[in-house]
Amino acid sequence: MGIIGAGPAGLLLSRLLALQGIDSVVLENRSRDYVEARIRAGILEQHTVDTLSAVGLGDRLHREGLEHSGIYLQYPGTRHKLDFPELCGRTVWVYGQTEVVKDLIAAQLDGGPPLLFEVSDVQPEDVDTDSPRIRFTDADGNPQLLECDVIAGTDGFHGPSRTLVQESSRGRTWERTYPYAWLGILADAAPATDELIYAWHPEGFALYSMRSPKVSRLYLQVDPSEKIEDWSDERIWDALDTRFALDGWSVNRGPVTDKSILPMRSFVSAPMRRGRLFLAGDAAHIVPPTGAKGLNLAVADVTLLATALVRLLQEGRSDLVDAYSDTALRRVWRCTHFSWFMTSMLHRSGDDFDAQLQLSQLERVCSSEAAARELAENYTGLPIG
Ligand code: FAS
Ligand code: PHB
Repeated sequence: MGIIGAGPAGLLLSRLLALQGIDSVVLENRSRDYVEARIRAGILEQHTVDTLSAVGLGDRLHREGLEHSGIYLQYPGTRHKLDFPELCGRTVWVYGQTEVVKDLIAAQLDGGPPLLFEVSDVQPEDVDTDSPRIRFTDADGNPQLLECDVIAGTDGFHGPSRTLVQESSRGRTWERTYPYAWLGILADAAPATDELIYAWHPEGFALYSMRSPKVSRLYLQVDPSEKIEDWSDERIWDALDTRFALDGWSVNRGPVTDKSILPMRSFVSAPMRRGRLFLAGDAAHIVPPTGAKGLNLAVADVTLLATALVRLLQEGRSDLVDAYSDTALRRVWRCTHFSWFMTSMLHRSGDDFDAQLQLSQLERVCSSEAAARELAENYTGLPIG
């Protein structure tokens, strides 16, 4: 099994397969330090926590992660708690993607299948045959050829795998670019809230998240043309104070240790297979982070794919791999819709008619158990398969 990309999708797939006796080689074009330092997702759905625990990576997660029983939705004059266990019987966990990736890499390098960093010129070949292969150059500059039974394209949005699938006659993509971006900061400041706050405000959306009892992760809606150098720490904190304003409460400030601007888009590529090449994670789809779905959707993909590949490679039965793309895409579209829903409900477009619709939707979710349950079920993660 050749796996292109050592993000959460590729690393978890390799581990799931290894535990079923299927060997793989993971090829990553970046360095270990780079991969482990990339600041990305923060929220794990229950099935993600269960999957990581099932592959022996639950100890540090349960020790250092924070189990959350809900989120707050805020709009002027209101901060309303959605109680997930009461609404849908599930919770979510705060545990940074950086930590998930560190745990997966440590396990892989501790007796797991080969994980090669800093490779280059990675090119899947002969994917329409039963003997696909991957041509690449290793970290020492030596040309290599990896003979495979199957290839997983878990190489994210910018990897080569999706292009190869799209070249096949049945490929097509859908894309929506949103007219706003997120300015994100990490700060050494104790979060001023016990659980995440998603705030609608006339000046724009804001999200109060966290990484630990001492580290806050906060986001501001900004115009996509904004330059991070135009945003001083003080300007960021002032904007956060404005957007989270609530009588008798304030944001906890502290040293900002990282800041960046993240564009927002929805993207889906179908099918998620071409012959013996299977796509999973960001290689096949991108969601705006408002619904906290990106990482969790990648985990859902590889959970399905691992089960299908074990059936194919150990039993010679292709029913699950033949159904993989359609099965995975059903959840992809559900998560794409939910991420679009959360993004559209909470981000200011500048149009006052939109603002009235958004406030009406927020009031509905905060007053109707049925509407709150629909959000809670999607946010905490729907069943896989
Ligand atoms: P990844 O992109 O994580 O991993 C793909 C890997 O393939 C990378 O390590 C890359 O270096 C490697 N690769 C690429 N091309 C290659 C090649 N040619 N050869 C070998 N290797 C190659 N999701 C959330 O839920 N919440 C968030 O707040 C959030 N914030 C995000 C912020 C940013 C800046 C980005 C980019 C994404 C964010 N996401 C967020 C989504 C993110 O968490 C992804 O969903 C998650 O990383 C998906 O994991 P993978 O599919 O493994 O893709
Ligand atoms: C994060 O903590 O990075 C985070 C949390 C929830 C989101 C997006 C990002 O919806």
